[in-house]
Amino acid sequence: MKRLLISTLAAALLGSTLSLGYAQAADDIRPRMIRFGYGLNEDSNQGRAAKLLAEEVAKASGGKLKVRTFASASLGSDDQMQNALIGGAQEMMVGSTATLVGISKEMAVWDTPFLFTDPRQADQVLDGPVGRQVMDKLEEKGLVGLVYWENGFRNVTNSARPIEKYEDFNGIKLRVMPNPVFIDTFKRMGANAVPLPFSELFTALETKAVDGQENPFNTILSSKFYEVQKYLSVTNHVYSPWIVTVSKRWWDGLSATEQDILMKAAEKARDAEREDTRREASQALATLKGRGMQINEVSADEIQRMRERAQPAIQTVIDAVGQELFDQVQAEVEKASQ
Ligand code: KDG
Repeated sequence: MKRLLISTLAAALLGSTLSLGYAQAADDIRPRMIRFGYGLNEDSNQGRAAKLLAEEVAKASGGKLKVRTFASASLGSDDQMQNALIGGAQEMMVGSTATLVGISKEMAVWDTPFLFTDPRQADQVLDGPVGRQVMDKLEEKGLVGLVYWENGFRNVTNSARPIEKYEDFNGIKLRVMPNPVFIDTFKRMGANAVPLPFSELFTALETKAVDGQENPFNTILSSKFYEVQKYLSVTNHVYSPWIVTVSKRWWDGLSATEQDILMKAAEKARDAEREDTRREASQALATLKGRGMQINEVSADEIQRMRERAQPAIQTVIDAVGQELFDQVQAEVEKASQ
């Protein structure tokens, strides 16, 4: 009993010390309004994590740092927000690494088809040295990467037919992210790959401007794609990270205390978002079936045929990021598989 009392008191003292730490640095924290933009709606996994980040920042700064979140691409599409951060017109965002390749080509390494086979493997590589190395390349472009969050393994929906083998992509107008590897990959599958920003996707599906798209289960659910898509084919063809980025010119003007508060909040939101996303994804298939989608799991043999078909797209990745970085990532993936 005595030991429990001592450990409880120690934890309370540590906790108060931490808050005291920020409290002591209170002069180091200026009142600021921080605009944080993202593309999904506020009741998505992305929106819940953004809200948590804002709450953590307010708590740690005694309310002086106010993160105002803007959902549903209300501050613009990923690339528009990325440019707003670089110009200093916006402070923070979370978006896809795949939409960053026009600014930092090294981000294309995460577009490699079938790179990861398991979320925890992705965590280990993205949060490890090579993930940080790729993220640090953003600084020379005017962005600071804080953490990776989980968008998830991507699967295909469309309104025409189940995709059971890559030949079934033939003639499908498939929306892809504006990214050369995604365009190349799905062209090789036989689809008519149509690059569009995420903010235009639902309308494009609804008006049949495109027949299909590919995204994680969570996004298919939260963006209500089941309302305009009949078929969901489970391919897990690539793992998509999100990345929380900050305007470098704004970040460089923050005190060390303010930077530490933002980084710690981003990390806490990362860990919670990954858990939330995986929990929601595990239940999503049943939910989507209940919403009327016809779901098929592509067989292992046909997945292998897709991998072989997509193989040349890997050269597009290597051309973008260089053989050395590509090999480094492959080595880290191998290590994370053991
Ligand atoms: O902010 C939302 C987008 O960055 C993200 O969901 C990208 O997966 C994506 C898509 O399909 O555009």
